[in-house]
Amino acid sequence: MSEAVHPVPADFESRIGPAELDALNHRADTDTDGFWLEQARRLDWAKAPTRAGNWSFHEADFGIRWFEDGQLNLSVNCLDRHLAERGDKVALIFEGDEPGHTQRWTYRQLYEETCRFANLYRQKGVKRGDRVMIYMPMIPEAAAAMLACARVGAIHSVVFGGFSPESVAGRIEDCDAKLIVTADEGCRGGKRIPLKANVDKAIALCPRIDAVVVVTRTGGEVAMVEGRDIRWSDVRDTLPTEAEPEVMDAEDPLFILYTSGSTGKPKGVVHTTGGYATWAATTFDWVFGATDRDIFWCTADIGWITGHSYVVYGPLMNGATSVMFDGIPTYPGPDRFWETCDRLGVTIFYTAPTALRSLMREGDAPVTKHRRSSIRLLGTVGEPINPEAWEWYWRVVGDGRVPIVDTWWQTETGGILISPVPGAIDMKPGSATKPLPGIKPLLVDANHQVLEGATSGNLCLSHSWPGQMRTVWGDHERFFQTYFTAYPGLYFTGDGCRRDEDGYYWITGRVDDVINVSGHRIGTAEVESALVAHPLVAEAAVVAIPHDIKGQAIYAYVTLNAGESGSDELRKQLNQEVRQHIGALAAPERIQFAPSLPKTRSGKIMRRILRKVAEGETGGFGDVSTLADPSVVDQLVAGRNS
Ligand code: 6R9
Repeated sequence: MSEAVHPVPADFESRIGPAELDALNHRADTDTDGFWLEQARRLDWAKAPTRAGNWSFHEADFGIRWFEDGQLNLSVNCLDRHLAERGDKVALIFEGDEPGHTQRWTYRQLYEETCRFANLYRQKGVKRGDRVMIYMPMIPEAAAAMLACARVGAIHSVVFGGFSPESVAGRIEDCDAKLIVTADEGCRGGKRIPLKANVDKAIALCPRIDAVVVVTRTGGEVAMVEGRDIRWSDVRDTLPTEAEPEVMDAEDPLFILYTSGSTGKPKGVVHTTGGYATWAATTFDWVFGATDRDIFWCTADIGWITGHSYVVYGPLMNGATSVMFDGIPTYPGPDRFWETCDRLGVTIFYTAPTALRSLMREGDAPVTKHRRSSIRLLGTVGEPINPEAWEWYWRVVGDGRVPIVDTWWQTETGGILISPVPGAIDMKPGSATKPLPGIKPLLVDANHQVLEGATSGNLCLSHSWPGQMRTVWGDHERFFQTYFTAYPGLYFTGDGCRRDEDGYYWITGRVDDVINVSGHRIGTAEVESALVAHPLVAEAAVVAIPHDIKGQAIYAYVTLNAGESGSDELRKQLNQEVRQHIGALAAPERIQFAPSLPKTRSGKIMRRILRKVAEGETGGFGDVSTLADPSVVDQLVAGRNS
């Protein structure tokens, strides 16, 4: 790994320099509660909290609560509080799939649209604590639909538009949603996505939805079910533009977001109101430091946590202008990002390493033909960034003049935990640098030993922070089991990590059975059960292989029922099976038919061997003596190459 050090460019303007960062860290360590309560005061509270954290990671008294005697409404914090001074300021810039298909929504417009949605929810009987599902493109109405949930105290669950009807149905069922907000169709890279038709299919599988609100995005023809489906354009103008905000307790759930784990079905990660809001607002300010002159563009979809925290909540709580992009990096051409940055005057740009790697292969010209002079800060998120991509981002996109923030965090963490505070810390390409104030990472080995100094280990956190997830929806026991039993008393992230002699953290990737494909988390167990759903499949095991652009890709081993044989046609069907059960994002890169899988005598699949074979290794498999049938390995190697 490159160990180059890039000092912060001298002319970078920031409110937090090295001395201010030291002071924040000192405060967090010496007056922890005072420090956190001070961060909470960034928000407008109906009743200000007097308590900071009240948590334990230990089984006997396990629980996580923050600011628990406080009361607030998050939509008020994103909208109402800005109306007096920033009512006419642009809150959201919608940039559609076609360049220049742009809309600017002021804080007042977003406020009114949010109130309209809130009134519709109330008309439809949505009450405090009810679940609303949002399955939408990246349009401002999606943000309004989320904020309206916060306004009436409903819990939103946003599902990424790339998930299949079956996945949508599974999530509806798990969280028992009452109402869905969707759009007629999505439109990405010139291709239509049948969102409403997918919702219809999902409801057919799981008929418990009372109402479907359909926002017009493309104007495409969609079927409407009488008495259930409501066209937003039919009701919008009849709805009042004021709606009383519900006063929520800090620990009332704000949203559920499903994420893949190493076992079983996706988990509904639950975030609550006061702590999540504090953390999204605080980290947005520390890491991006947007001022009124900034135009902030985070390219993530609102279907992921990054879209929640840094397209919608973080920027809006801070009164910033946030870009909502409903396209892809390569449409209509590989210069889309930079052309759009110039046209919209983007000052802070935040994207995923996979996008950078896909653009890097197109060479520098698509970047350098645009000026990019408005950009003053660049960021990445979602997966480790290889130093080569970092250097390209720095040298070509940033012209070597703007800092890069490599931000490490997770759906579970609500907001950024390890990242440079730009202006305050030197950068090393490929390292997320150091924890933010108040964040306490530890590296631990397999024997539960906490490791000191320069070392590698599994990344844990010893202290809670306000944005930490509170539970798995409907399964608190699974929450505890998943995150707090591997290393008792610690939160285990699932990531491996190296810490260097300067105390910088280098995340090396997942150490559990989660695959990070283009920054999206895919659970091996989910893909395996989708493959096994095919009638000819006896067994399946999937592993990650390195991929130049996606970071990791999925390699699947499939064992067929006795007497069956593999074919390209069957590969196509299996691919289809995964798309149907999960979505295209989980489709395997390669499927190898294997007569059997390498198992221990107790029946455990040895994934270590599967990974090596998938990567093309033909030997050096280590100790295979525990395998029930060691000859399986040779068959796998032969099958890899056939
Ligand atoms: C925000 C988000 C979380 C997993 C996480 C880790 C990987 C995210 C990273 C990174 C290295 C970074 N990850 N950011 N790895 N450097 N800057 O991505 O949430 O979808 O839940 O994924 O992504 O492996 O554990 P989520």
